[in-house]
Amino acid sequence: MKTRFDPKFQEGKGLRSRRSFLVNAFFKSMGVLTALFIAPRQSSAQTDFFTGTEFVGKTRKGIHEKFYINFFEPMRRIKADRWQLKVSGLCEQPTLFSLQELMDLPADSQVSRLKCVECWSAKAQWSGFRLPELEKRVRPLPSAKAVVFHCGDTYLESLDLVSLRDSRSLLAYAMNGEKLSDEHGFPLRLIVPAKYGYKNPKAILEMEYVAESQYGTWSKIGPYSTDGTILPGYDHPLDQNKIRRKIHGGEIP
Ligand SMILES: Nc1nc2c(c(=O)[nH]1)N[C@H]1C(S)=C(S)[C@@H](COP(=O)(O)O)O[C@H]1N2
Ligand SMILES: [Mo]
Repeated sequence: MKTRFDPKFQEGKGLRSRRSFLVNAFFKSMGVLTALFIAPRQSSAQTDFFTGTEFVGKTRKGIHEKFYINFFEPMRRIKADRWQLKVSGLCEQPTLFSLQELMDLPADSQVSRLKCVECWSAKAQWSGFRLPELEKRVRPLPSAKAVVFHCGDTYLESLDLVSLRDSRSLLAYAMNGEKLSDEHGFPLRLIVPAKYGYKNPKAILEMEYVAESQYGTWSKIGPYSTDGTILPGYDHPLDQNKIRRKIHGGEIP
């Protein structure tokens, strides 16, 4: 588990070992080696997670007729080898996780429907891990009540810890048995089936533990609740020819 990210340390292995050798020899007995190697933490904005190519922000065409894509603005593709999930804020052990480290956590899967507040819905099998597994590592403080999700397209959404620890909430890195596509939120997205799609942030860069929920991008743009629980009303499932059906509140089958 790495607790810092510095691209130099990945690219310049030779430099690193030479420096460690010299520093090691000189400072070991003084016990200051660790202090020297604690690089200043980089913010997500400074770290180059992205490749040059953009992909479409929002589409309902082609293969996406069966599962629409929603990104409030176009974003660049995330590089898997550079990406790390930053877990920050009110926790005892703020940590950077590689995708592999997340995939090594005890895994779980579920079939659930994602319901957009714009009326369509679609179903998939999602695989990933439950938040409590991550929390064994980062150990949130008692003052933490919510998590703010910072995403690759600058989308921001927050959810309270009770909803996030629900047995149906999943941090997903795979969809229908394949790694998440860029469009569906590679490398990591949140699935909370009882809440509208806008409470299911994609392309997560950072999870920040905070004392209070904050307004998300979508509930600022539209007249949508910050809680985002699915309300009784109507649905047009893409997998059922969009035939209108009545739904009760919460997770829908
Ligand atoms: N990063 C990010 N996540 C996001 C959004 C977004 O614009 N950016 N849109 C949300 C909304 S409104 C919906 S309905 C779902 C759609 O998920 P999908 O694109 O995989 O169908 O993503 C949610 N997560
Ligand atoms: Mo949505």
